[in-house]
Amino acid sequence: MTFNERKEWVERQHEALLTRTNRPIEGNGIYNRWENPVVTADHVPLTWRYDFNPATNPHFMERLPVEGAFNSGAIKFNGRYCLVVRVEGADRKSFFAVAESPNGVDNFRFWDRPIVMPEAPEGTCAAGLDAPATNVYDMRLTRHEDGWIYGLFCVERHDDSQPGDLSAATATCGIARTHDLVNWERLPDLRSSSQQRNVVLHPEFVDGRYALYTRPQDGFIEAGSGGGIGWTLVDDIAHASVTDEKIINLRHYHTIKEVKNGEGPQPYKTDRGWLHLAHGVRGCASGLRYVLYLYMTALDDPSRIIAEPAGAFMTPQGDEYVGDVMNVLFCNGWIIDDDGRVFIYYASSDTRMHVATSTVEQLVDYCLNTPSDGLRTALSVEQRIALIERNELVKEEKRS
Ligand code: BGC
Ligand code: BMA
Repeated sequence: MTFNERKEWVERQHEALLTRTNRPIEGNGIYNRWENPVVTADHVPLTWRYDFNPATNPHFMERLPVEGAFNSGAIKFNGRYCLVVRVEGADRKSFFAVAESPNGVDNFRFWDRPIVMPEAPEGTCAAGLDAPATNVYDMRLTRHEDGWIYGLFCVERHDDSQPGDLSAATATCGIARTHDLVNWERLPDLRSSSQQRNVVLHPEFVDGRYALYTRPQDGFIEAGSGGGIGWTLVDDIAHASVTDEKIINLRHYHTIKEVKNGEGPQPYKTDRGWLHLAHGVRGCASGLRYVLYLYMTALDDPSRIIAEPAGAFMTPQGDEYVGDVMNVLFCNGWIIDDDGRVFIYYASSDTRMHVATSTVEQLVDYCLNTPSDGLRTALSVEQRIALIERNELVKEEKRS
């Protein structure tokens, strides 16, 4: 193919992908998955990847390939469904970029340029680590009642206290805020005595203070004695530090979150309580397995659990198992419309974005009416027998 033939072919493929319509697949009554991934590496604009000059790129080859587009924050902005996507280049560096859709389920298009996220203000990083980040990822977006849109994300640096180990790293929570998703004001990273990944800002003040869902961890990978999803109150978001941290959502032996868990997107306020989506991790012969779960907390105290269905809400299915990091569903963004429709933007295997849709009513029903984990097989059997017996009654009533 000549330069022009190839360029036109690539452009046609790209446009066809961007304009492809999506359709829901009937599911378990709790949510519907949609057939096609909504944002992938192939959605990334061609000018971000190809050199369009025939003199410097005669083969019209990709100059800066993109490997993945995943783990997006999500927000309704100016009536559009916007994802702040973790775009990852072939060099394993990820960065943030906004992709928007008119309907939330297809036709996602990236804005003109990636987000240029300022580096943390000099001398302000946590744990005395003033170095610029090596990588940033997994933004949670919160429209806070103080009037700003906040993006909290993971900031990763090499752990220089272990010079011999090139994979030793530290995870810190980065904090930035914006009014337009284009211009971001970077605030100092969250100070914390432990490493922190998966930190999420609660959308309302609690006792006049900012509230954070945290995830203390022993090391870069191990949550270890961290215990689960934490909660801390902060006076000044521009000098945020974790002082009193209590664990509000615990991990347990032989559950889907035995090894780790973490808050997903910003929680959503319903008339029955705050609705939360989180991820749980367990270890198995094929490595770590990441699944999604839901829980609810009280309206008068968002740190008090009022419902937690046993087990996973979503697990990887079919092609979702396969990708850069296998056996992973991860979600850090959802959009809830005024009419109660819920768009769950989840990523599979650190590679691509999908959507599942539901309603607030269905998700609250699921949370409040699904038995919680008895933590013992005998109690699980009891729950199932109770369901069978209730169903036998329903069938008898029909017959008589
Ligand atoms: C990766 C993350 C991952 C973390 C812990 C980082 O280097 O970029 O995707 O969650 O390591 O495994
Ligand atoms: C991490 C997360 C995600 C990722 C997952 C699986 O701990 O923070 O970035 O999706 O591992 O690799």
